[in-house]
Amino acid sequence: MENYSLPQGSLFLGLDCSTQSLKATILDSNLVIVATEFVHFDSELPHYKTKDGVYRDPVINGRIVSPTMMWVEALDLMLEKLSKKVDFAKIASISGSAQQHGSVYWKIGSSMVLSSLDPGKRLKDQLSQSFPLEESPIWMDCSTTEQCRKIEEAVGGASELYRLTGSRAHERYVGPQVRKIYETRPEVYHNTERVSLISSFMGSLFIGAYACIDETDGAGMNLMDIKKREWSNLALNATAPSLEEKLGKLAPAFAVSGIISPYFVERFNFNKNCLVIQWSGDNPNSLAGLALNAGDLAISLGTSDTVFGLIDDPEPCLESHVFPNPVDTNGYMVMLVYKNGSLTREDIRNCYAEESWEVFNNYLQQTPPLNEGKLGFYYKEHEILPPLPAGFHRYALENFRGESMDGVTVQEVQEFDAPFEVRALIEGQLLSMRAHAERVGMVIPPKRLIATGGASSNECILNAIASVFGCDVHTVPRPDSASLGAALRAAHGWTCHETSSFVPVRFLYEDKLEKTSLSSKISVNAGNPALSSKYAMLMRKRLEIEDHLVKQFGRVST
Ligand code: ADP
Ligand code: XUL
Repeated sequence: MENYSLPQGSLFLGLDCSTQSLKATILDSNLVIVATEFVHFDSELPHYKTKDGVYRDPVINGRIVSPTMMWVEALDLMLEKLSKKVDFAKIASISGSAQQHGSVYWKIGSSMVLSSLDPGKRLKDQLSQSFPLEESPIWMDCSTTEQCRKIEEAVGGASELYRLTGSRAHERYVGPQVRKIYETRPEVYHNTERVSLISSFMGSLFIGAYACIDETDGAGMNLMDIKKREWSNLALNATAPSLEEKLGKLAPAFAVSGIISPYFVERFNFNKNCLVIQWSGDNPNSLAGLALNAGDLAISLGTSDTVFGLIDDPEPCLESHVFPNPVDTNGYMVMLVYKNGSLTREDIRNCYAEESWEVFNNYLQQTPPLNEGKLGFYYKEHEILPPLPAGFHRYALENFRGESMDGVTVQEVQEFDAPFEVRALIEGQLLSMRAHAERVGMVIPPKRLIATGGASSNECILNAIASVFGCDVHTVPRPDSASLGAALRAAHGWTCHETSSFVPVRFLYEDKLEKTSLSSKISVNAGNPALSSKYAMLMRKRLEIEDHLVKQFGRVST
């Protein structure tokens, strides 16, 4: 293995523009965290009046958006806060992460504004007129079912679109979102000179020009040929006219996006040679930050829950999403996505556990594993996996002792006692993850299972993961692995640039992983194998009920 050391004294900044907050992690040249920072959208930017960082349209069913300017102002605030902790002149490179699939529409003429920002003013005072659509559709939106259907039809069906782009049509993906804008707001479409992902949008602010979309996050659009890593004419034509010119070029996630714009040099004293590395999606950045290897599995418990791993040659499967590996020139990441993650856990906590994680955890500890056969499906929002509309469904398995399913009957029920509601929620979420991970070919138990995201700080939830998956659960020092991964990718892109070649990311840490902030540790030991087999039995029963629910309530679409 070659040893690549980063220059002593240099720093690497990673940002993560997620659903509820903007987070930052700064790594030093030994890949150790030296600073972190946080801007919470609802509470620190209350004038946008978001709830959980988003607006849920009360009129248009499934329309969920966020104000584009909120992200701009969050960056102003983040840099003001960080400048008190860190000398920006030492930052050699910056990269970033953003919630995937959200899109930003730049008005004709905005590139001029972007390239001539006045360092005497905040970004928010200069960009407010740049967006013909002031509210960006985000990953939670599910208002484009009709467009999904038309796009799939135009390319020859859902399986064909999956084969071509790595996913079937999904409401939250940018292709269907753009098609909807073209159909319903043609004036906005024609007044748009660039469509950015949130990741490339944030990168654009830093370079003072339109940044390319990176190939990994670009795969979350239903527009890119996943094998060739270039825009697919078939998919573009199925979406909207003259779209390619509005999307600009694609670039690998480790490429240099540009040099930092003079605005940041003059206003915040960044080094004028500071590189900006392509921004990418939050899940790909987490994959980087967790130093995932083949055979490992990550469970991210953020606003969304995701399960992901690395794969050489993905099998076509309509349930999963495939993206190019963000830190390699070959291979893919495969992922499952749940919309009902933390916000649904909060909802159940608020309804049944006195709005307290402590009470929630007490309930988890009081109730037995397998929950006496009490199963729940909790969809506060329309779910992605399985594709089901909002609603709660509860079942009691009568005569279930965990030994066999002989003689067990399934009874639909209205409600459980509060402690059982809490366990039914957590076990249900984890059983679904295990079942679908197995269905798409991920190996369970994995070599290493790493939990991340806000809820991974909850040890009772980690215990439940260990029991359901039958393996140890690892965590990294901080649950915000997306901004950590972005900081690592900043260092990675910097190294590739410096050596004028592609350097495998592991060369940055392989000989010293334990000493870096990327090293994960076992937080909870494996549950007992007999219990994990009982969960396997429960999982199969739950999957049967789930398939039945999907047949009964139909696919609103994924
Ligand atoms: P995102 O990056 O998608 O904005 P985060 O990964 O920051 O989300 O996770 C935020 C979520 O973490 C919150 O919505 C909250 O429900 C959850 N969370 C924080 N602490 C706990 C806890 N102790 N137990 C369970 N969930 C928690
Ligand atoms: C991934 C997805 C979410 C968002 C928000 O496909 O929709 O995980 O990236 O975190």
